[in-house]
Amino acid sequence: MLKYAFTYLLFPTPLVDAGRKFLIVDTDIFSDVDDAAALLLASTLPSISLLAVNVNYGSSYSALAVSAILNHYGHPNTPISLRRPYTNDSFFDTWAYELGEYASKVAYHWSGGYLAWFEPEKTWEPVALYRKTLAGANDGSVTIASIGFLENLSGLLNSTADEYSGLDGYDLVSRKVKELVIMGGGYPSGHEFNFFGDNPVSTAHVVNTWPTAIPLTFLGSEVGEMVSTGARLTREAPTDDPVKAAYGWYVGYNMTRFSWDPLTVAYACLGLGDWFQYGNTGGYNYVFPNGSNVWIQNASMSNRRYLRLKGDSGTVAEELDGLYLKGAWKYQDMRKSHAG
Ligand SMILES: *[C@@H]1O[C@H](CO)[C@@H](O)[C@H](O)[C@H]1NC(C)=O
Ligand SMILES: *[C@@H]1O[C@H](CO)[C@@H](O)[C@H](O)[C@H]1NC(C)=O
Ligand SMILES: *[C@@H]1O[C@H](CO)[C@@H](O)[C@H](O)[C@H]1NC(C)=O
Ligand SMILES: *[C@@H]1O[C@H](CO)[C@@H](O)[C@H](O)[C@H]1NC(C)=O
Ligand SMILES: *[C@@H]1O[C@H](CO)[C@@H](O)[C@H](O)[C@H]1NC(C)=O
Ligand SMILES: CC(=O)N[C@H]1CO[C@H](CO)[C@@H](O)[C@@H]1O
Repeated sequence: MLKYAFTYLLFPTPLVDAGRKFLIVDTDIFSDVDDAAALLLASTLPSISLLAVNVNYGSSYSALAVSAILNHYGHPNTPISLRRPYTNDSFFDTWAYELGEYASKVAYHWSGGYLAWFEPEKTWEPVALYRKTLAGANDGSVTIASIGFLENLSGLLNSTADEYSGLDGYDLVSRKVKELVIMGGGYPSGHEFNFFGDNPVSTAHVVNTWPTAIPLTFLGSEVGEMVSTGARLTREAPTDDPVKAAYGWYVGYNMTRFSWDPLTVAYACLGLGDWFQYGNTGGYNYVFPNGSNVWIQNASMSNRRYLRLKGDSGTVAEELDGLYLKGAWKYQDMRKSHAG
């Protein structure tokens, strides 16, 4: 009992709570900083159980940075996977020569949590972590937020029975997943990096063959680009906050970045709220082998949707910045009171 009381104080995650949302994040954290803010939200929004984080970009620093960020916000035991094969690559901005590397620095200066410094080999293989996590969850309970490439989700769909579950990938997803939320594509049609930039065949596989009974929601590039955030975090977050530092290194003090990934995780965690509405009635997303996508009208499909902003974009940005700060200060205060 004492152990549980202590755990609860430090990490307010009740072991059982029917009102909670169970979340898996699949991130390409590396070349853009908005994944870091998305992980801040996934770690700090109330009523979220972060079950696992899958990294779909193959850099050891990507996984180590996830571990550092999760650990800072009170999730030292959340399992992390890393795409194989991986290297020690770090980001270098060869298009604007302005954006700065942050993953390796966050990984080193905030090292700890599930992965100790330079233990990328302790990460899970992504499909194995998906299968173990889903197998252990209640039926219809897991929301997946995909904020990068889709290779691992494709691997999950293709997977067969193993030590974790007798179900194949499609049946395991159909049984356990509540909704898949994907940052990618453009709506009603587009050609967007998360869909074409890695392996567009895997993107097409996931989007075009996702089990028809399981809701699938998209946030397109055009929505993320309407909402710029992060400046307040660089000004007002606690001095030792890793995501504040990440934004500082990537865009600079008091500068903003588009909010594709944090908006996607916010919808996955909080639903439509005052910020979003669905842009379509019926139909489904179709991805071509080159990664371009188009929305196809079809009155008999009703659980495929793409998001539009409902609120004014400036207000959404202000409120999203407010959520980052609330999360950053919540854990700062908690650590202080625990130390005191
Ligand atoms: C990656 O970096 C670590 C830590 O510096 C080092 O131990 C390891 O040998 C490097 N691996 C490769 C493939 O360069
Ligand atoms: C899964 O299978 C599909 C269809 O056979 C294939 O296109 C895709 O590349 C496979 N995914 C992975 C990750 O191997
Ligand atoms: C931050 O940027 C805003 C808008 O660009 C500017 O008005 C404000 O003075 C800046 N604040 C600081 C502290 O630099
Ligand atoms: C991708 O393929 C589709 C279908 O063939 C085509 O309409 C579209 O123009 C292509 N996109 C790009 C960027 O080449
Ligand atoms: C619409 O969707 C239904 C159910 O998936 C399918 O049977 C039908 O062929 C689709 N129609 C068109 C025009 O795509
Ligand atoms: C088992 C499996 O299919 N794993 C795949 C997960 O995704 C990575 C890429 O992110 C692939 O390399 C693996 O083959």
